[in-house]
Amino acid sequence: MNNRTLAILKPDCVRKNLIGEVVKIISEAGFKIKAMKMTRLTKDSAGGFYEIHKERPFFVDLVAYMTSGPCVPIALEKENAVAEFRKLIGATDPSKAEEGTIRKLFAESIEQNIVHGSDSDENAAIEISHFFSRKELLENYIK
Ligand code: FUP
Repeated sequence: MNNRTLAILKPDCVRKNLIGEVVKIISEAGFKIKAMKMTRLTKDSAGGFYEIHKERPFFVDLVAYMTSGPCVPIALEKENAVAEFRKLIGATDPSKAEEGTIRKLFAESIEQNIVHGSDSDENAAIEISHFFSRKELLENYIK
């Protein structure tokens, strides 16, 4: 699984009509899309996904934002996927993100920062299974 990562095109990405543009950047950077869907997170699902931040002051706002509209989770594959994808999206705070990164290009704030990327191989596996069944992932391998 260490060549995989989970991206989420967050609700601000969908609202701003940027799905196509962001997917194009991801594809051109050499990531293969293994599974993709549009879904709306429930409070429980968003809270579970960001469980690690549950004691942080921004948690309630983060869950409200992540449930504010549909998002697009995408299972991606590339060598060294986690690190490569985090390089492509840039720092969590877009004002600190490098030029040319997805967050620098499109994000407005640290909360509404367009895209999520897993932060470790272990979390990538957990996060991919949060959104995609084994069946959904396997079906995409059938040639
Ligand atoms: P990242 O791994 O870059 O997505 O960042 P984190 O896991 O640190 O944070 C997850 C999400 O929490 C961010 F995408 C946005 C939100 N967040 C805030 O709203 N405020 C903060 O100060 C830090 C994170």
